[in-house]
Amino acid sequence: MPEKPSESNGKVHRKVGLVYDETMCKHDTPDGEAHPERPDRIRVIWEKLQLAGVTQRCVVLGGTKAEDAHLQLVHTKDHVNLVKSSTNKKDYQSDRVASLVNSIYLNGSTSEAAYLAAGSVVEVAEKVAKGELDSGFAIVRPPGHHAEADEAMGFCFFNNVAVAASYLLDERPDLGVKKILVVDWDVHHGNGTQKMFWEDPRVLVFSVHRHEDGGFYPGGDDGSYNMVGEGPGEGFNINVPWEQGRCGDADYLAAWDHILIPVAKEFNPDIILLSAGFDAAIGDPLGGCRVTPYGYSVMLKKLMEFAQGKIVMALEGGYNLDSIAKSSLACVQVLLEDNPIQGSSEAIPFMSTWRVIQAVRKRLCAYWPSLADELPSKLTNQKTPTPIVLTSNSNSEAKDNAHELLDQMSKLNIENHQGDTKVSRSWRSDLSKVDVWYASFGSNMWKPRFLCYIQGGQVEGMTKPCVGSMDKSPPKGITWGTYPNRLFFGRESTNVWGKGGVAFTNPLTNPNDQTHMCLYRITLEQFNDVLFQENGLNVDFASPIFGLTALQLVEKNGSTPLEAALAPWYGNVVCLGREGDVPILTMTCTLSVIEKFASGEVPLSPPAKAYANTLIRGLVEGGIFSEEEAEAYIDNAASKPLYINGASRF
Ligand code: X5A
Ligand code: ZN
Repeated sequence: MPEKPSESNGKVHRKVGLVYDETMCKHDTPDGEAHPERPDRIRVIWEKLQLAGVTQRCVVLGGTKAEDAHLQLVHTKDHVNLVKSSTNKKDYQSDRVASLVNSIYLNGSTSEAAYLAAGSVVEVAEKVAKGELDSGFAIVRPPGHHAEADEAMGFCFFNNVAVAASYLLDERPDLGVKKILVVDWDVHHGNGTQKMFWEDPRVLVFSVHRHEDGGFYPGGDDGSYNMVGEGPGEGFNINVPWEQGRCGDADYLAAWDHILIPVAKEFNPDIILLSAGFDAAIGDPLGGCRVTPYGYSVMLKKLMEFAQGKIVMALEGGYNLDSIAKSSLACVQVLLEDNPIQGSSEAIPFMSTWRVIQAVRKRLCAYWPSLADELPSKLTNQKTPTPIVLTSNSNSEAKDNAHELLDQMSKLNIENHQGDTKVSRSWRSDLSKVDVWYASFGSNMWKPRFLCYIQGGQVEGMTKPCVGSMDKSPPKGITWGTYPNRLFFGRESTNVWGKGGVAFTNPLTNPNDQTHMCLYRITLEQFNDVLFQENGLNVDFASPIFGLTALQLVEKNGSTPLEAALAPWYGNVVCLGREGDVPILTMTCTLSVIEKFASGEVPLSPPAKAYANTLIRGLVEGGIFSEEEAEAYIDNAASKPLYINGASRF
């Protein structure tokens, strides 16, 4: 039996409340059908906390049923009565209920569980507000944040967190809680909570969620960043709507660092209520996102800086039992101020994440002045040595350097492939000041493989080591993009991969085509070193293959052929667009070679197994595809004929 330490290292542990009540497991599908919002969800969390020995160190509370009067602070009387009467079998199966609810099931225990869920969050909130507890976690179900004043939806009946917030504000002025920050990190938008405090400046509602322009549950415009509240509540509703469904720690922490935390500082809440769904966790079958337990722990830790750490966590969604158990444990350890769990967020935010963050900041900066500050052009992810680089706005250092340099260079006419060595000796230092995104669609999509071109070395599938770039600093950013270009495989064999084609992409675009690419933000110097190595050259060249003039050309014309002798296969640098002011460049073959592929003069050929596997690995580890999807994507690209101007070689 682990002992019950009230302190360690002379540090007094914080008093953390936990609510668990087996009765809430009785809410289940009426006929035993499988459903993601299942009783085991709270059981596995509780078991995990027990096994880890943390429950003994917390104040454990049984469930408490909510009072009707408290539920009616945010719900209509009709709604409360409807849920209450759902214990009656006839009633819960009646048409009325069926037509009123969506994404909802009921059984004879639903009402009791719903009352317990709401009442338990109220109980913990009250104890934290009183100071009896420092913080707490109500491990409850059914969840609450989708429930609206007069409607159960999205597996939710009563809005547990909203009931608790209103209880503190309206029923317990004696506790001195005047401002509440609701943080909703469930992967779904907290539509119910948003509506309930829409005009209430006492409750700042922050929800970060997968949105996809209204395509993700609960859908519509409600979760948009334009929904900022109204009347006195204008500016007190903040939505961070992800454009796509694969966000992870880096994306969430970016939203924390650049939206939530600065706003929380200004708002200065008296208490934080956390709608803690764990369905943005990696492995969640509904969410599709990739937040790790470590990510949750960091997000929570950052919130502990406010309201003297008075945080009330209430479970919302989360449907991968393993993920929710681990994530819950990680959070309770933060509440207990245990040593932080180990982890690192290697990934960097998606480009769309920066787009969303910028949009949110812009929409809300009138209410929260700190959001009006220019974002620094280089953002550093705390755990990663890799800086995150923000590439929008005119304050980009890289851009200023690039433009300055370009001006100087064009005056000096410095670029000279034929080799004025005196001038070109400095090419490395000049090009090291300019950033580009190198977009890879071949084996470089697998990050360890690409890093060999920067840091040197050899990984699985390579027959000999790379020397790497002269500048071995890691990419300043890594992200993914999809472009309307045709991916195909051609040539007979390579000495690296053996028999089989390698990947090319058609520089000509077609809206029906898609190439997924991994983008690395590197310097133009490093880009040249990649080009050298990709084309089997030494990196100690007196002049770059692709310098500033070429960069200007590619940005103007969309592509630049390289000297054929230097770059026989990937002799064409193509500009796919720009992220902020940084060009996105890829390397492929020239159009004349594309014609040869299409005519059959140069053979199309499916990739060797080892090569294909490297691509698949890159796509899977990059979080773009499942293994099956990645295989299908490569197979498809490898088997389709290549059409040029409507004609195929077949
Ligand atoms: C609380 C929660 C999800 C509802 C999804 C309905 N609800 N398709 O995560
Ligand atoms: Zn959810």
